[in-house]
Amino acid sequence: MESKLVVALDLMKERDLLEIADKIGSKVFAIKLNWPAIMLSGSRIIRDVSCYSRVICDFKVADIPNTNSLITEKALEMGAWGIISHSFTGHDSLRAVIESAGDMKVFSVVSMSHPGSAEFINPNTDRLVEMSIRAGAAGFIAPGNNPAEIARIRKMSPGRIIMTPGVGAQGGKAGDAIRAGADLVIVGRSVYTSSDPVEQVDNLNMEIDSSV
Ligand code: OMP
Repeated sequence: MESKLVVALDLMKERDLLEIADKIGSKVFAIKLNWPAIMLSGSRIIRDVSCYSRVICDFKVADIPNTNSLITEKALEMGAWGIISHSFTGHDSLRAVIESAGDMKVFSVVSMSHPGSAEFINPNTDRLVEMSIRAGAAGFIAPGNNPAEIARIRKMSPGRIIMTPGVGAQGGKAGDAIRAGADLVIVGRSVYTSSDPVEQVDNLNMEIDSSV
C-alpha cells in the first residue's frame, strides 16, 4: 500500500534536512517544505528534495492574485508536486494559485491546528470549503488533532484530498485522523527530532495502514 504519510522537514540545517530526506524519501508519500527550509537554502531545495520524494511547498500563499501567481510559478518551475495556499484572501487570490499551478495539486487551508485558529479561520471553515471547491482546489488542509472537524469537512467535500497536520507534537494521532476521513497525514517534529526518523516513519506507516 502506498504511504499516506507526509513528513514536514522544517529544519534549519540543510545537511540534516537532505540526510533525512534521503533516508525516508522512498517510505513516505511526500516531503513538505515550509519557509524555514526555503529561507535557509533558497528555492533550489525544492528541486534537491524532489530527488528523494514528491515535494509539497507549504507556502501558505496569502496575497493579491498577481503575487500569488509569481510564487506558484516558482514552485512549479522547481518541480514541486503540490502547494499549500490560504483561502481567506478570497476567490480571486486562490484562483490565481490554481491557474498558475499547472500539474501541481493545490491544497487550500480551511481549518488550522493551533489554538489561535479558533479566532478567525476556524469559525469560517464552511465558507472557505465552499469557496475553495468553487475555485477548483484539489484538496484541503484540516486539523489532524481534531478528528470531528476532519469528518465534517470530509462530508462537505467528497472527492477532494484532505491532508492533516497536527499529529504528534500537536497532540493528534495518525490513526484517528485517517479513521475520520483524512487521505494524508502530515508529521514534522516527532519524525525529524527523533533519534531514528526511519523507525518513526515505519511506525507511523504501520499505524496508518492498520487504520484504513
Ligand atoms: P509538527 O507540529 O512539527 O508535526 O509540524 C506540523 C507541520 O504542519 C508544520 O510544517 C506546520 O507549518 C504545518 N501545519 C500545521 O501544523 N497546522 C496547520 O493548521 C497547517 C499546517 C500546514 O499547512 O501544513
